[in-house]
Amino acid sequence: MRRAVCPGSFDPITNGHLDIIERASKLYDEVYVAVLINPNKRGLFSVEERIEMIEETCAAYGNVKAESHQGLLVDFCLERDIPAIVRGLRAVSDFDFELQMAQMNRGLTGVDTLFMPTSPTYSFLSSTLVKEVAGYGRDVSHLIPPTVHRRLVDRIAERAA
Ligand code: COD
Repeated sequence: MRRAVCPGSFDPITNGHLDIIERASKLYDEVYVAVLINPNKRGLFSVEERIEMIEETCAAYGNVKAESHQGLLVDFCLERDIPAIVRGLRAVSDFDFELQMAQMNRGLTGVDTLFMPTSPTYSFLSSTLVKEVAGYGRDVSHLIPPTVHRRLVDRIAERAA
């Protein structure tokens, strides 16, 4: 059984994330999407909501499961016998930090990282920008799945009320 993990914050999942997850799901038998909990960072969505959105949008792939984890990513991998981390690369600016993390993770446990170049359509896309642009009332429905868009619009309206 070939397993890999796509880790991230996913606050919320975007079409850029989905592109990487879908491609990983074709290369591996089982793909974990791991929502890493950062206790110092409060997201727009709770970890449970992020997991629900991942499950809703990845159900069609058939071999993707979503889980949360607090702690080191490599421990998530060791606990589930996952030898590979898949990370998306959007631009050269992503690379420096990604390389550091990949080398640290491999040095700690031998878990390797594979980089997947983003599709050019999504190379500018991040959850942070989606939230900022939507917060100012602009349409981002072409950048995130419909179910995520509905939740985002509702959450922004709640916060504004
Ligand atoms: N196109 C393609 N890929 C994309 C796009 C896009 N438009 N947007 C994001 N991605 C990729 C990212 O490159 C990444 O691979 C993944 O999707 C998730 O992205 P984010 O932004 O949701 O998540 P990050 O980058 O904030 O996640 C960082 C982690 C949480 C994975 C990292 O901080 C971590 O491993 N934390 C756990 C603690 C730990 O182990 N620390 C030691 C690290 S050495």
